[in-house]
Amino acid sequence: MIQDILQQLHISNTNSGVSTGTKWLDAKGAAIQASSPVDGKDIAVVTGASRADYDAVITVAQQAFTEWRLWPAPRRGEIVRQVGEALRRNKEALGKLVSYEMGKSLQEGYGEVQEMIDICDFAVGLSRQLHGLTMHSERPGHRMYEQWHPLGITGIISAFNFPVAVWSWNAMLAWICGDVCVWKPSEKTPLSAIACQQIIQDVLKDNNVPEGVCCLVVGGRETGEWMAADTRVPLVSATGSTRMGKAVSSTVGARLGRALLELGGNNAIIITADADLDMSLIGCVFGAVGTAGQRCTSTRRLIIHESVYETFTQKLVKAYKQLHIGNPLDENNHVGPLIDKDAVNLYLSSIEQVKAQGGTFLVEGGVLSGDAYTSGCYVKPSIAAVENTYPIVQHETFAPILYVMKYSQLEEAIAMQNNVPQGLSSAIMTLNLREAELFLSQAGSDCGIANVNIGTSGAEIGGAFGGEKETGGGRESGSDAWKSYMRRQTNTINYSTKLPLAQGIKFEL
Ligand code: UN1
Repeated sequence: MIQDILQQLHISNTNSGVSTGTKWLDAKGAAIQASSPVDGKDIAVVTGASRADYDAVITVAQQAFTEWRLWPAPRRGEIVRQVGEALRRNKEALGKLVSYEMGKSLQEGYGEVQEMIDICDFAVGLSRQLHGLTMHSERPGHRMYEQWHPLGITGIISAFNFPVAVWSWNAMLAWICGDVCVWKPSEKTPLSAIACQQIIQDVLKDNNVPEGVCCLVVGGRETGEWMAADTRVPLVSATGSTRMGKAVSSTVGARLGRALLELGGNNAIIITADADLDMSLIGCVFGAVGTAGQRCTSTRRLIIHESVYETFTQKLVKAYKQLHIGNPLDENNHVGPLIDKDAVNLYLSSIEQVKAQGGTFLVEGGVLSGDAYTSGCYVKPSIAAVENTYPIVQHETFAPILYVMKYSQLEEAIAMQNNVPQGLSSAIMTLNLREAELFLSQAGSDCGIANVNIGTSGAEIGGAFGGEKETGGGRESGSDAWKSYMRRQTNTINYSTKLPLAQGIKFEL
């Protein structure tokens, strides 16, 4: 089955990982072996970008920008509309490839492609709404307003866990804003990136989109470092670990470029005494085990009111017993593998640390073995009772380990929720208006996302996506996140016959 999909998406046994849109370069960088955590099999080889390849791509992108920025924004929107149509036609194939290369469940693979389609629709509308404000000047016969102009090259560094959607949140907005994009996907999921490029190639060709608007540079960490240090790239949007984000941010900051960061989360759900427990269960379990706990929005902590702690943890344990772990392409399975053996080792080491720091397991973890698990990447979702202050609980482990803890007063629960270095997503389960509003107030959650009666993961594209503190402060996707991809210009126009100075300053010759 996977062979058919590779064929449909024009992926060969050996592929160039460097493209300027419709042209694949004869890449000269390191070869990357793409493999699947589903069955441990090698899929195909991708040649990454050498420094010279990278520079060649940036030159083409710079040239493309001089043309693309002149296209009217709604015309750029029309290209994005056609990209959305191409994604609709390829949703099944791309969703399956994402599921196979990354290991998330097929439903989530399709869901990821759906997020891409959704952001295309959003960006098409937005292409007619890149609004600036007008102001009243303090001077007679003067007009003031602001306008938003394209910025240049947007560098996109994306992670393995959302190998295609995160690129599209950035690229679709950047394009309608008049920017050109250079994408460095995760070296763990290069084929999904190549497939995207193949899918939209015809749209670029059919519409004579300048070569260089949509570039791909597969590569390792050094490729991201080139981009971060490159003054030709005014904006670097990076999704991944806090460690990576700090490195990108300091390099981009040192040259006073712009970094848009979407980094780690340590997301909690508060379950109050007034929660609908049965309903809450779905949000908590999906949040914790969906994508095998490898979303930046995954639920890592449950802060449960002491009066419902026993009942709710019992429900959780029962639900975990019903989870099917296995090949994510089989729709009967809820949980697929972790991305690779390194991730498995991090999971195992975190479990050891939980134990060493005093945690006790309500559901034990472990690596699965046997015929269905030959890749060695399948692990058991686990639940541990902990204290919020344990160092391991303060740390984001990208795996399905769920921490549970008790509280008695809501203020204490909110303090626990906030008392971690990260600030991405948060939620409260309650039918009590006072509790919900306190959680959402300025004295409530300190996260970029705060939900009531839904979980921490699975945000819609219409809202601004991102978080505070070590999550990096960036906002992608919906709302007015587009402003990050443009430069603001304030214009004052004097149509009078005099030239009065602002602030009433007198200056006469
Ligand atoms: C990520 O894990 O990097 O809210 C993105 C969610 C998805 C996006 C997650 N819409 O879970």
